[in-house]
Amino acid sequence: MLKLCGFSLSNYYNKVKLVLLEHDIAFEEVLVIPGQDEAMLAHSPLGKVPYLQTADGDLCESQPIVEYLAARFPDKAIFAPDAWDAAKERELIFFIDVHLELTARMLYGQAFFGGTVSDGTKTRVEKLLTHHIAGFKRLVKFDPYLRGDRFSVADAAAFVSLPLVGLATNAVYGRDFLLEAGIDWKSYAKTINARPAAQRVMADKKAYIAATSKPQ
Ligand SMILES: N[C@@H](CCC(=O)N[C@@H](CS)C(=O)NCC(=O)O)C(=O)O
Repeated sequence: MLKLCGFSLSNYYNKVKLVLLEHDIAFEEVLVIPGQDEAMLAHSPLGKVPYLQTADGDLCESQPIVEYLAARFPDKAIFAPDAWDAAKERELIFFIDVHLELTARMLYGQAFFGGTVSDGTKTRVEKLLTHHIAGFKRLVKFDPYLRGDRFSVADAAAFVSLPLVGLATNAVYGRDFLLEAGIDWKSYAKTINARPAAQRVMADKKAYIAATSKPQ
């Protein structure tokens, strides 16, 4: 049985989990917190989650994991059957994971963890995100899904990461860059949340938050 290792607060863990649930692929969840000890690095070389344990070994990075699942379970059609549509889904995932989320991630220390981001970082991230969000907007339909009327694997990436981009920019700059650019990620998240797989991801995330924020 495939084992998905990570924790329910992680957007990249939840991206893979949503794909697994959407396509009814059997898996177990193993609670793993990121870390730099040797035991962790033996599974995930940068100490990050998620990683997937398979009969062949460990695999890290959410997108290679999704690609592995698509190749291993071709009948599940994780990507669109048409080569062009599938490539456009991959293009969107790249935009979300790299151009949007990875850029916004530079703000998380201040936005979510009580730290401080330097003015230089703030200026650089604002410039980059403004550019990247405008590019992303040219690619998406939100009708109601990213690519139109069909839920796609790109929606799994968007569902877990767009809220972080909106919330982080709002926390640091007092302006939600996505809403400001006309990307109504809140309505979009509601649309995806109508799906049972997304409901399970969100319920597990809430349960994790409740369990870890209890007074000791
Ligand atoms: N590119 C990676 C990103 C994974 C990632 O950043 N995971 C976070 C949790 S959401 C993590 O493990 N952070 C710990 C660290 O960066 O050391 C992926 O797609 O899986």
